[in-house]
Amino acid sequence: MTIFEGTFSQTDSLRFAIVVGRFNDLVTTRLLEACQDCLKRHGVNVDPHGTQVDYAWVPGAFELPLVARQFALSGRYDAVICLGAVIKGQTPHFDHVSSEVSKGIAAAGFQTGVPVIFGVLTTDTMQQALERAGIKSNLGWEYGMSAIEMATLMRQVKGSADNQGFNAAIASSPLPHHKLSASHSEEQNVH
Ligand code: INI
Repeated sequence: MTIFEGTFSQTDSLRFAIVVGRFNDLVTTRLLEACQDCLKRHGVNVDPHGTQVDYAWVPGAFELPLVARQFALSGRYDAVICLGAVIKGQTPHFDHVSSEVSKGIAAAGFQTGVPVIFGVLTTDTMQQALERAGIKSNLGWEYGMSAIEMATLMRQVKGSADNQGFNAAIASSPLPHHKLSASHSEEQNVH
């Protein structure tokens, strides 16, 4: 049997998309900085003009899942990172925003088979959010680590599935290969 584990090396061929909410950008820009720092120190070129990381800014956390899902569906990325800050003190619809964002981000990953990292702080106060975005620690770094780990892990898991089940299915299937590919990817998208 095999143990699959993500790695934090050989990152030069990985591609990431980072989606960031402008709402509470005092917090989200700090999350972004730490996330970029983490990726960079693990060998990823985070330059927006480079080939490894693309960026999108959205109005608020509520819009993160839609853009994340679209990025994931493009097939261009090994992982998508969502960064946001939902702060309870500022809104009565905190519960709606935070639950929709978490469900939406989880769905984007499940529906596409691409890791979508939940980098959204949900706190009672701005002070708590800032403490997690640079004052005490910065969770942006952890989100970068999770993205690298999941990206490298999924390459292994998908590679193994391709080599075993999917290739075996091709060998024994009467369907033309392109039809099998289509049904295979449709199957992955239905959840
Ligand atoms: N968006 C956030 O990212 N954080 C918040 O704390 C927040 N509050 O407080 O309302 C917030 N609201 C905006 C929301 O995400 C959408 O952008 C907006 O409702 C438009 O769809």
